[in-house]
Amino acid sequence: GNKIRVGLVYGGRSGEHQVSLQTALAVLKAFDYEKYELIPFYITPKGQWRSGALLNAPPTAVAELQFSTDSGEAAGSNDTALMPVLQGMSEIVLTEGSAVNDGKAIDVMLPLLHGTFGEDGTIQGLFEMAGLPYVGAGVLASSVGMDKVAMKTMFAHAGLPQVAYRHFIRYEWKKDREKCVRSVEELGYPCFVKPANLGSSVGVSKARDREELVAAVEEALRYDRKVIVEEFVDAREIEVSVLGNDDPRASVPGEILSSNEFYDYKAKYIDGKSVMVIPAEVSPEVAESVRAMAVQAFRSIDGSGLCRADFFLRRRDGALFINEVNTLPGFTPYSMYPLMWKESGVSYRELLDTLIELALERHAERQSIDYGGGE
Ligand code: G1L
Repeated sequence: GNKIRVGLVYGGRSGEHQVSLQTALAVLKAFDYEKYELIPFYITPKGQWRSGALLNAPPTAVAELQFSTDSGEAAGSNDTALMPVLQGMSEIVLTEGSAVNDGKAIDVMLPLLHGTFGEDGTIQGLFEMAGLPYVGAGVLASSVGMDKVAMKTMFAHAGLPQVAYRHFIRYEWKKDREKCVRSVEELGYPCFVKPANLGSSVGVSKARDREELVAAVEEALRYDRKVIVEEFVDAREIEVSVLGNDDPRASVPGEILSSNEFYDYKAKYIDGKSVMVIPAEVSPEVAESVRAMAVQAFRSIDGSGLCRADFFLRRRDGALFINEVNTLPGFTPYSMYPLMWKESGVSYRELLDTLIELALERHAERQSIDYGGGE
C-alpha cells in the first residue's frame, strides 16, 4: 500500500532502557495503522540491534518488542550487527529471523533513546549518513541539548535570562581546586552541582558549604569530565512544550510541584512523586512571556520537531529564567510534554502525526540544499 513506513528505534545502552521500552509500547499503541506501518528496531542493553517484523497492528506488551530468543542474545551476533540494520533502513528491510525483503525502504525513523548513545546527536548522525528522515532534533540541536554548558552559551547569546552559573573540567579541578572553589563561591550557598551532560538527575547534588561542594563536584565528575554549578533560586518550576520546525508553536505552560508543595493538592496529573498542574496557575502575562521564551530557546539551539523548555519562576519577584530545553522529553501519554499539548488541543495521536510530517518536511528541505557534491 502507500502507508508511511516508520522505523521505531528504542531500548539502548542507557539507564533509561525500560523507560524507552514503555514509551515505544505507548507510541506503537497510539499510531493510526490505516496510515502508518511500523518497523521496530530494538537495541539491547549490550548495544546489539535487533529488527522485528513489520507491524500492521499495535503490540500488547513490551515483551513483544524485545524479540528475545530462549538463548538470550542471538547466536553469533554482536555490536557489528549494526551494518546490515543500517543497510536495511536505507535500502531493504530485514525482518525478524532474516527473511523478507519487500523492496520498500523506511520513510522516516523515530528514535526513542536516552543517554550517551542516543540523545547526544549520535543516532541522528547515523540517520543523516544513511540519508533517512528522522523525527525530532538534528545533530546540532541534539548535542547542544545534551550539554548544559553549550546550551547555556546559546541561551546567553539569544539574550535569554538565566540563573548565575560556573563551569570547569576535571583537569582544572585537579590542577587548581582553590580557584574553582573561589569562582563557585561567588554564587553563594546553597548551589547545585551537576555533570554537564545527561538529561537525568544522576550525579546532581545540592551543596550547602565548602565541604559539601567538594564532595558534590567529585560525585559529578564520576559522570562527566565537565561540571556545572548553578546558583540556587527559590522558584516555581514552569515548563512549555514546543512543536514545529521553522515556525514552532508553544503549548500552554505547565507546572511541576515537588512533593512538599503538592500535599493536599487535588491534582489531575500525578507522575510518581511529582504533580503536574496543567495549565500552570500563572498570570496571562507570565504565560505569554514563558511561551515566547520557549520558542526563542528552541530557535537558539536550532531545534526541529519538538522540545520541552523548562523555566524557573522566582517566588520573590516573579522573574523568569530559562533552566534547560530537552529535545527528547518524557513521551508517554502521561508525560508532561504530551499532556501540555493535550491541554492545548493536540491529542497524542495528532502529536505523532505532526512530528512525522515535520520530519519529512525538514528532510525535503535539506534535500534541496546544494552541498557542492554534484557533477
Ligand atoms: F520522536 C520524538 F518526538 F522526537 C521523541 C523522541 C524521543 C520524543 C521524545 C523522546 N523521548 C525519549 O526518547 C526518552 C528519552 C524519554 C526515552 Cl523514551
